[in-house]
Amino acid sequence: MHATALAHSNIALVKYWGKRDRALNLPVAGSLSLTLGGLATTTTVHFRPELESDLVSLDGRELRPGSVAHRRIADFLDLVRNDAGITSFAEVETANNFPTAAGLASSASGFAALALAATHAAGQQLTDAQLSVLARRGSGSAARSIFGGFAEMSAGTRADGRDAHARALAGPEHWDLRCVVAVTTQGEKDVSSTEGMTRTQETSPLFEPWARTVDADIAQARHAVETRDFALLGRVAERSCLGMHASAMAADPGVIYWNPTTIEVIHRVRRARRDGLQIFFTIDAGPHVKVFCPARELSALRSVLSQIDGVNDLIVARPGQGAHLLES
Ligand code: 2P0
Repeated sequence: MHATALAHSNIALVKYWGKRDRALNLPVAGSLSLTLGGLATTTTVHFRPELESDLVSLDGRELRPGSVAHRRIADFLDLVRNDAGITSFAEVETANNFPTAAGLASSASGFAALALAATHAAGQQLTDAQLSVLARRGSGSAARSIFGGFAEMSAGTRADGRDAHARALAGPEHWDLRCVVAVTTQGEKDVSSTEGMTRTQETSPLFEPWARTVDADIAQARHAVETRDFALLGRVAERSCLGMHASAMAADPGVIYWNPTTIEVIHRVRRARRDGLQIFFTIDAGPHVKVFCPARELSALRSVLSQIDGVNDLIVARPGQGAHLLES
């Protein structure tokens, strides 16, 4: 009744923002991502009949039962228990090798690893599509971290969400890219992505126009991945990111994830590109900037980013593997 799984974070190149069903966590539109090797969550789940509640530790710290973070994991375990027909509570140990809740998508790797570890610990063997559906219930972006390399998430059309899952587009070996995370601040963000996207959807006049652009962006990004067209992928990724953030900023009150360094990095990336470097940026629900380049440009990119005041750290990731079991 126990299993350990590892999953990597992912970064959306065509963004997910907005839900068509909050209870089932169904997205308004699809998205397209790259799974990031190196940014990993490792999770062990052990169902134990003697426990009287779920025991969860995150990075060595016990989560308080009743806290938001504990509830989110216990609710997710309820889904697994219901499906598997078991009633035992579980001991869950989860650890990230990167800062939690700082815009580095720990919920993506976290719920992907939890979905795989918990279902195996409960004696179930799900297909990747079924795991992706389950991971989505924890966090929309987690549905993509089941897969390695480039993944495409479908919004689906069914009310029960069974067709709202990701699929693999191209494995990690398909394209030797690097993603450098320019960490622009320490600490946790003040508006979670769930809250930010809900407020955007409910109050921003720019939300629907942006959401209508997603399908065409996915088609172009998919083509760019298939043909390894770096310039095209960069154009789509930057406009998807800026459109998503513009819609969030136009919410009431506006949702602003950027700090001054975030904007400085955007300008430096564009300047370096005009000077001939093959790079583009994207930004999630946080202040860090993720900058992509072909592997051969990595040292030039590092030198551009390390010269920017306010960039505290650089984390380099390469295309990563999908979620997998370490032990069961
Ligand atoms: C994404 N982001 O596609 C988008 C783009 C950030 C910007 O953080 O509410 O944390 O748990 O389903 O998966 C996605 O939000 O939101 C996200 P929930 P999630 O990666």
